[in-house]
Amino acid sequence: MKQPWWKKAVVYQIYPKSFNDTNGSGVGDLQGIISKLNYLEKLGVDVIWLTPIYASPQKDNGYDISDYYSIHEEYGTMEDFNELLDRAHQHGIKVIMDIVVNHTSTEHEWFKQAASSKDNPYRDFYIWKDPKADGSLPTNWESKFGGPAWEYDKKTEQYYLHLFDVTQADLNWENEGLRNEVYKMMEFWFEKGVDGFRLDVINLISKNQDFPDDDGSVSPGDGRKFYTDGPLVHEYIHEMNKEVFSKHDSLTVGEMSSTTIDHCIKYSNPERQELSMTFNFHHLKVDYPNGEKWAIGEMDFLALKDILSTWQTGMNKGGGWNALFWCNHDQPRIVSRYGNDGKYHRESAKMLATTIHMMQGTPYIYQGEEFGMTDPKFTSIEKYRDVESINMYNILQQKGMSEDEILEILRHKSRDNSRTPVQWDNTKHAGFTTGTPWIDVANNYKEINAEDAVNDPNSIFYHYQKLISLRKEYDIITDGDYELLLQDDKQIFAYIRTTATEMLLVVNNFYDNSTTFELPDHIKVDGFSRKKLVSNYPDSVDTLEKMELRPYESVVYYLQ
Ligand code: TEU
Repeated sequence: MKQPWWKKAVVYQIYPKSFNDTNGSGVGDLQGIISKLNYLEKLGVDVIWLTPIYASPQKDNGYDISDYYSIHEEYGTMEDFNELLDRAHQHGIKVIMDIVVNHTSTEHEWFKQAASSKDNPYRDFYIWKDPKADGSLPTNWESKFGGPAWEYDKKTEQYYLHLFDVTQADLNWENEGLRNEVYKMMEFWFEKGVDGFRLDVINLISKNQDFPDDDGSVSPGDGRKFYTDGPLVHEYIHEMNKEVFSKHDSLTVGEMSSTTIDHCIKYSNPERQELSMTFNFHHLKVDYPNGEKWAIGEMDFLALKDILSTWQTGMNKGGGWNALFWCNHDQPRIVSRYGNDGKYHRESAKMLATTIHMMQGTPYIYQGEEFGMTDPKFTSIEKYRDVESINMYNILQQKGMSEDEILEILRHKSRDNSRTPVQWDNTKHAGFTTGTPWIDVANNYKEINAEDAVNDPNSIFYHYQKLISLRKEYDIITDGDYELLLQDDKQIFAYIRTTATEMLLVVNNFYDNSTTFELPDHIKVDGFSRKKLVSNYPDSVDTLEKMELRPYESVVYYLQ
């Protein structure tokens, strides 16, 4: 059977607000994306994913959609979008849209109608509940941005559910009319020529209809077990596939919050006709002390290896497909997090890229990652824009934490860490805008920027370019089996990929001190020809049986 095209593709994520501003507004725009298509083609990516560009009051930077059929004004017009789509296709780059259908903005016409009276036909598009008999909230569920997940509507005397911000009201997927509206809207974008969708928190759309209180007996008492991978989620996604995706040769990737391998196999095994692939976040929680995001902790390296390896082998065995990634617009920059954004910036950024890009799945690169953008390390709360960061600032303050402590946590954890403008060059505002950027540019843009990276053959940029081209050249990267080596080694992340006749050996030192790699005895390499495919030191070692690895050293061998 012919493989779907997206199995060998590499996706580049664009956060339009921070990508490139062409009209001096301080906010990126669609023309700004068009003007960087040459750059993206040079990098070699096959697909761009645009985070939401629809009309929106921007309380959550576009994840609060007020009209699915129009473009957010600051980004441009529908003509600009049509042009972007055409021009991207001319460059051989596909375009996928980010679609948010777990919730809409409370400024969406459906919500306005729904909130106008209890018997409005749109009322049931959202989730409304009476207060409990004692007048308290319908359930004790918490919003993911802090505080309760219910908001009282005085006019109609009921609460509506919002798993995210109070302006992001959850849609009621039990309602068939709503589902049909969603499919119709998706079809509209396919008719325009888009190549697929990234589906925001799609595993949260089916809520347990009993709406029970969470007693916290099995993991967090925040209610998530009553809507994560919920009762009818697979039915709904299968229906979406039947009604929309099956009619188009598309890439569909679901963002899966707190999910499991079993569910992700179901979401992405082609036989079930749901989605192409899934994002999960378990490997990005190994630096949460006791599972707590809003605290600073060391990365648990053995857990990191275990999680990534379990997903590699588990998804392969179950016929599912992984989206591979370190960074997105909700996560701090990986080089500042699991790498080293000081002395070994270049080495560690390349090493991290290799670790992910030699795995099975479809890699995603987040804007700026390809030349090693870092966290901005803001020093005052005024610098932050993200609704979640500002909410958490207030919540932690109410809990009695000191200003300094909170700011230190935000410096490590805020979603704004990845939302600062792309550093294009060393001119004012890093060449992002001629106006005042909506959020500050990180102050290292003179040393870390795209222009310098493109002018330097040893840059991180060319390392990514190389990794992308290797995926096209070597089928083993797509198809090979995976085996973790040296499971208990506290410093080296090594694995092999194998087919009947070939092997890839991938060896990565995750730390800033040297160490020795020794090939385990059970891996037989005698009689194979060997070729070094990619490394991050110019003069790297040539004996793969035993290697002295320097700080953050990373080497990939191909054996045949
Ligand atoms: O994120 C969903 C999600 O669960 C997160 O990664 C979220 O940022 C985290 O829980 C906060 O602690 C998606 C989008 O990627 C994010 O930008 C949106 O804010 C969110 O959905 C709501 O639409």
